[in-house]
Amino acid sequence: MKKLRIAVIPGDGIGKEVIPEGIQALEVAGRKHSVEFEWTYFDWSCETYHQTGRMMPEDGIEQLRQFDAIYLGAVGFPGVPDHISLWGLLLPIRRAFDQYVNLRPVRLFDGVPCPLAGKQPGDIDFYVVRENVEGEYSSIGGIQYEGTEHEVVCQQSLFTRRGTDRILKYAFDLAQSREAKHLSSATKSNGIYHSMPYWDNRVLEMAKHYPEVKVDHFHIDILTANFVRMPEHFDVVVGSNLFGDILSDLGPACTGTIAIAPSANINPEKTYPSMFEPVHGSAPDIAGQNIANPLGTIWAGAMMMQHLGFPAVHDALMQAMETVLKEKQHLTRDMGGVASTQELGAALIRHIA
Ligand code: GGG
Repeated sequence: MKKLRIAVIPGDGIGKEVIPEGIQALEVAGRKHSVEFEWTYFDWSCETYHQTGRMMPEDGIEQLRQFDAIYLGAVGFPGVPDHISLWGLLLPIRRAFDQYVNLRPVRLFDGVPCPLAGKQPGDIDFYVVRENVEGEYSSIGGIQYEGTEHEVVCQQSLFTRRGTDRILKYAFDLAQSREAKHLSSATKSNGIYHSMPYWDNRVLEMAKHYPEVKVDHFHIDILTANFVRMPEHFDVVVGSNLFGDILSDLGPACTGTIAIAPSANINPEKTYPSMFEPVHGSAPDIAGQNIANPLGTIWAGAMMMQHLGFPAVHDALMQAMETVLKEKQHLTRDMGGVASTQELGAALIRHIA
């Protein structure tokens, strides 16, 4: 029996409701494949911020360092400005542990009503690879003459050669490993003068090492339109921190619900713990009602197992997810059903083989 030590941060809003479903599913799938878990809970959240003035303690990163992985629910709640909650918890973890890859699969499942006419399962099946520690997510800048008519705000993006090349290499490796061997790059090089043409040039350089991979370049505006018009075109889509974030909400929305989508914040070198979370946020409008869809969190748990070297646990969870969706008996409201969070979680567990 292998024992994994996982740090659990349920966080805010529906994070507290979906994380228990993920943990139960992992427990059941793990037991069937000789994996045991030791869960250590951290109640870091906007509530903590109200009590202590911090989203996590000063030594929070040190506390997390010893774990095999981090399992996160959601961050942010009304009453704490979003940039304070994100920069107080989620972003420092991504940066401290050099989780420079944010891998976000997008897939249409049998059983989930698709808002795009005529699309079948199999038509939408791609990855968004998002740069996760630099780019537009930067605290470089400032405000001057605040509160006066001369108020001026400056915000800088940061693109390093190392940071750009390593995310492109990850995306090209992923594309190379897939049947379609097709990579699409998202930029806005006609409007953003320095960083985006730079990104385009680094893609062209990297492509020289991957002659089998077909590459196309899109401006982000037409790319979003094409996600809706022809999602079957895409295989691996790579983009900067901001563009990747936007695309990985839009992609799952095209598959019927963003609540199903997982997000793996990966340190590929495994020098530090990686972090797994659903793409969705804390959803204050439905928090506390037991109606949130737990599948994004469960799928994130499956990705955690793949990353930690337990593909059988990953496959067991994914098969259970496919079956429970196909059955259509226990869908939550976002997928057109009436099941509660706990009912869907329990139904999925019954299908874990
Ligand atoms: N599931 C984590 C969460 O709360 N995500 C919401 C969000 O806005 N995240 C920002 C990001 O992924 O950069």
